[in-house]
Amino acid sequence: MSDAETLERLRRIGWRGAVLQTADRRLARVVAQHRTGYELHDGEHSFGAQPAGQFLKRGIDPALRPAVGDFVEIEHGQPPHIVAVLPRRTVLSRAAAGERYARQIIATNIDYVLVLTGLDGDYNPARIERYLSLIEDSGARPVVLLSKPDLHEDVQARIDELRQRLAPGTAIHTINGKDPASAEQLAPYLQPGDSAVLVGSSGAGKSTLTNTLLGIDKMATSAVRSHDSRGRHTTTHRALLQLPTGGCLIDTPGMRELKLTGEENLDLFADIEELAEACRFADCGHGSEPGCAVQAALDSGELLPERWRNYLKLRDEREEQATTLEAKLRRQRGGRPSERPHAPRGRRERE
Ligand SMILES: Nc1nc2c(ncn2[C@@H]2O[C@H](COP(=O)(O)OP(=O)(O)OP(=O)(O)O)[C@@H](O)[C@H]2O)c(=O)[nH]1
Ligand SMILES: [Mg+2]
Ligand SMILES: [Zn+2]
Repeated sequence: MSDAETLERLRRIGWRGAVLQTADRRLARVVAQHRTGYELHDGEHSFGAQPAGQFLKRGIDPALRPAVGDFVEIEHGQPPHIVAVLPRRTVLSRAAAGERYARQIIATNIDYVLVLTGLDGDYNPARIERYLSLIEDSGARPVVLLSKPDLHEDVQARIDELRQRLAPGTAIHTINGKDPASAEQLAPYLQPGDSAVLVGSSGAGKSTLTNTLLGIDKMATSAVRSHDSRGRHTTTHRALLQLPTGGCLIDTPGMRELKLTGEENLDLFADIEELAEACRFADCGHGSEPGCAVQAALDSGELLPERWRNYLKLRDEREEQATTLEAKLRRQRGGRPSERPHAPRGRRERE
């Protein structure tokens, strides 16, 4: 196969670099991960593969193991083995649920994160802000999608509300996941070489939209509970799919919990942090202190109370997670003092 043909083939799985393979090592992309191994695609065929021994060592950071979206080098064999994970262009992760601090990768090498929220009972601007905070550090661009416009009376009011609440320039689309004409709005994000990941609550309509974009009902979907619009966790594995538009899309299971990793900058709330600096007292608690710029902004309606509350919540969670992460890193270093390699950047500089 000529280099041009190889490149053409790899482009179908979202590869953007130059050709990078030798006779005994091939390049492929992780399209799914199962308990029994990985499913890869090389642009032409899909096949199973096992991780090489280095990935199975105990104590290795799980974030270093192959994840859905990764480009990997494989060595021929029965079965083939993943011997290397190529440097990731972007990484979307969250803190894993549970007591111990661990980061869980949602997807890698993605250009866009499509945050899907139903306009039914699923609608929740604070949750959208939480997603956007996680995406800020990923390197990928967020795109806010509001699904099920047929199930809400005043769609425009919600769009206006979000536009007021989110940073100017944030892409927001209303989309009916069952309607191919509506799904076409996403074409700019799904061109050849593009990769996008769909995230959102169970039942938001991720797999429905995926099927519409695919043109076939590949992913299973199921109806939400009528009293609270909650889904039934129908999708249980992340899956990377090649779309007719030439782009790649990763469908994901609905997430129950979206914990911050502690590394977020919360740039989304930079205006609030700026406000807080204008308070008369450097240690203003933003309660009833005189000269509090936050209170003034709340009183004038310039700052939405819910947005302020969500900022405080995310900020405290970020700090708490950063402390846990630092303690973990200190343990790993055997108790030596920290250089805070992972400490959040934004706030620390001002402290
Ligand atoms: N009315 C309406 N229903 C929709 C729309 N999009 C999806 N649905 C319905 O919402 C329900 C849930 O859709 P799924 O695609 O299974 O949701 P999901 O986000 O993949 O859920 P999980 O796999 O559990 O995470 C299904 O009954 C869909 O038919 C829409 O735009 N309008
Ligand atoms: Mg699904
Ligand atoms: Zn104040």
